[in-house]
Amino acid sequence: MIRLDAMEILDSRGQPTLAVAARLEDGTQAWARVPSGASTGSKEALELRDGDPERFLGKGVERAVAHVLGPLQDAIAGLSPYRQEEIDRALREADGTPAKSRLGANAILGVSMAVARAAAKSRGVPLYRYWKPRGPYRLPVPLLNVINGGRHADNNLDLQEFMLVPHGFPTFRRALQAAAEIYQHLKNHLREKGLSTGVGDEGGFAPDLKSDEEALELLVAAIERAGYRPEKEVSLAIDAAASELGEKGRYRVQGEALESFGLVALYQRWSRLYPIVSLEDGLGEDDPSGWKALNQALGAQWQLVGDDLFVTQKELILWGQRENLANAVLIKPNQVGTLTETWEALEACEKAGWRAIISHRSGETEDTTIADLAVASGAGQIKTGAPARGERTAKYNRLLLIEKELGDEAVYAGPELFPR
Ligand code: 2PG
Ligand code: MG
Repeated sequence: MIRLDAMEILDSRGQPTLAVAARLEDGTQAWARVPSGASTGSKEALELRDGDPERFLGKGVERAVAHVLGPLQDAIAGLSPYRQEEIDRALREADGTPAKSRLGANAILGVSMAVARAAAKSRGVPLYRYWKPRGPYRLPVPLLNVINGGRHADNNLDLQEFMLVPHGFPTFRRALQAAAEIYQHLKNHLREKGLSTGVGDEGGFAPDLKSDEEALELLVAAIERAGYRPEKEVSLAIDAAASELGEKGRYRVQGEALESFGLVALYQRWSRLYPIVSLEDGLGEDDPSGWKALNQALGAQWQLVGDDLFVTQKELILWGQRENLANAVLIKPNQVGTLTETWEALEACEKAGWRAIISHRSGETEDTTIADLAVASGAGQIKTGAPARGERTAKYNRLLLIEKELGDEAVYAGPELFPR
């Protein structure tokens, strides 16, 4: 018999979220904590909030807590914790809606993750090994968001994330060191220029700049100041979060309102000027024809990642593959609401030869499940914020520990995924 517990806790933005525990028959108990996005795709599974203005300005999750303790507890009580697919199917059936809107995807994901964590613990193995018993294990390239804009900060940058991709190193540890050093050099550089070193939601700096392009220049300068080689060792990635940039195929970037083709032309210009290897949500989720054009223009050179476009849902990924819209997918468990469906999304990527990037949300907790997921899936990439702020470093530090634990069984994915 699985016994669930649940409570309201705080996320990294100080908003309420869920912690869920699963206790197994042998007494093993494990907790999982659920993240929360700000720039959400419209087709994401539903995050249930109380809407009671008297508590947390309407953002409380007491109803989701009650759903864990009531209907979700009843749905899985008699099931085996080692059969994740059955657990997740029972959770979905208990909800009964396509977007998990009755009981809440936050409640459902909390249970899904807590059961997996408890099952691994009761077997006496780390979570990544519970999912993937044998090596070799691929340690992911971190995509570190060191300049924040868009919905994640109050500065004037249109694009949401400017990231470092430290691929040209033999180990994850060494790659993370490079990124952490570059982050400090970037901070010093900003300070010298009289720019703000305050940070945004994901721990990246959030200065007001002359343009989004200046952010890219600052990153290249910081890589060089830290003594690393742009492109050879450390490249750049962008999450434009373009669904947030405007409406109906028009995008506000650097003071201009661009059509899709204008934005694609801007990216092409950047591809000649900067060592960019990856662009996420380069166009909006309601602009598939723009995506197609983008993929034709840059798909051979860049990793083009759908986040809002695919929201970790297999059917949407398969549609994107049929239509040739992109070549990679951002994987966020809470966009779909169960671990099984997350694995299905990963499988759809693998089958088509698309890349997958395991990702955090802008609202996070100390939970490290996605670090284990990145290693177990062998996805090869993880995006989990700056090399700063506890809720971000929790994931990076977990990966350091996994790499240490694995010793020779660990292979860093950087050189293979981004050969230079
Ligand atoms: C994104 C994410 C995470 P949010 O757009 O990729 O960086 O942001 O969680 O706000 O959707
Ligand atoms: Mg995104």
